[in-house]
Amino acid sequence: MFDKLKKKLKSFSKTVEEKVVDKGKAAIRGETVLGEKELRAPLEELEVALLENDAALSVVEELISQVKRDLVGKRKKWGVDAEGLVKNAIRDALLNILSAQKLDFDEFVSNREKPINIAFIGVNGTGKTTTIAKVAKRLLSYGHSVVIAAADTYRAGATEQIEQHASNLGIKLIKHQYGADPAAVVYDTVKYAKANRKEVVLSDTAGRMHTSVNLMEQLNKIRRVTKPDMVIFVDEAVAGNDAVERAKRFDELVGIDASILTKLDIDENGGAAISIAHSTSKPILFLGIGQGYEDLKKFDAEWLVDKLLSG
Ligand SMILES: Nc1nc2c(ncn2[C@@H]2O[C@H](COP(=O)(O)OP(=O)(O)O)[C@@H](O)[C@H]2O)c(=O)[nH]1
Ligand SMILES: [Mg+2]
Repeated sequence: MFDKLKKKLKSFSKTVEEKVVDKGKAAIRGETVLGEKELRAPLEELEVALLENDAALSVVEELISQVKRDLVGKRKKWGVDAEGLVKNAIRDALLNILSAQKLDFDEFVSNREKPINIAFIGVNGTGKTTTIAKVAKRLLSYGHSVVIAAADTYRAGATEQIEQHASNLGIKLIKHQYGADPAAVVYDTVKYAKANRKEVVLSDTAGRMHTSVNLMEQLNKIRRVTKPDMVIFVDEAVAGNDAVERAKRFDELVGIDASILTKLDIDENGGAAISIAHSTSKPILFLGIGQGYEDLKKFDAEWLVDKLLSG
């Protein structure tokens, strides 16, 4: 979506420039004022382009109305580049959308009563297990102690996968046998954390489609029985607008407190981050930018917006 946005931005700016020049011909002083009339057509075009590129409707509407508020009535000196003006308006609008929800994960972990129980949920293959390893590594580097719950008892080989990460990182892992009740695994892990003064419990859960009632019910059981301090929804940037729908569904059915978006190294379509943040009204904590343990970047709205708008 955002490559197209960049192109659209250029032509939008050009149209605004032309409108302003037309109007400017009649102006006596060396500046003119942008009016709603001049902006109507180019803004509509921009809106259509965003929607055609799968940006969530609510995000587009907010973006457009804010850009309009910003630009209408703005004095524009002749010769000041309209592209810069428009770019700034869009930049501010995006930052506004993203900074409405903010949560500092490190502070949350430092301040919260221990042990902290954190569950990771989402569909299959989005990077939950890998992300848990990355978050665990980060927590260790900040001096926290961690224990992992192998609560994906559904997929064959899932326990071995997370066990390998735990062993690489030197972290204790609690597991039950294949097919066991995931809520029981998390429950036991929290118990272990209390008894052994571990600060943070990270629970790996089975991937599931948001349409699978039974599996969603399992997540609800984890919530009811173990009362997580934080439920983190993990999805991949490549999923685009699908990720937005899934985030909403997981939020409705289970409840999410925050999101992590992975695979930004593969598809730099960070637009999904903006849409997810806006449509769930929940903060984005981290971005996954590779398969290594270090490839976890604290979410930074300015960094993302600059990336989206550069080029
Ligand atoms: N390039 C890239 N690959 C990732 C990232 N996060 C996870 N993966 C890969 O995505 C695949 C699925 O990850 P996994 O953690 O097993 O997903 P899960 O099913 O949600 O637990 C694995 O091959 C991971 O190495 C990321 O940020 N960037
Ligand atoms: Mg997994």
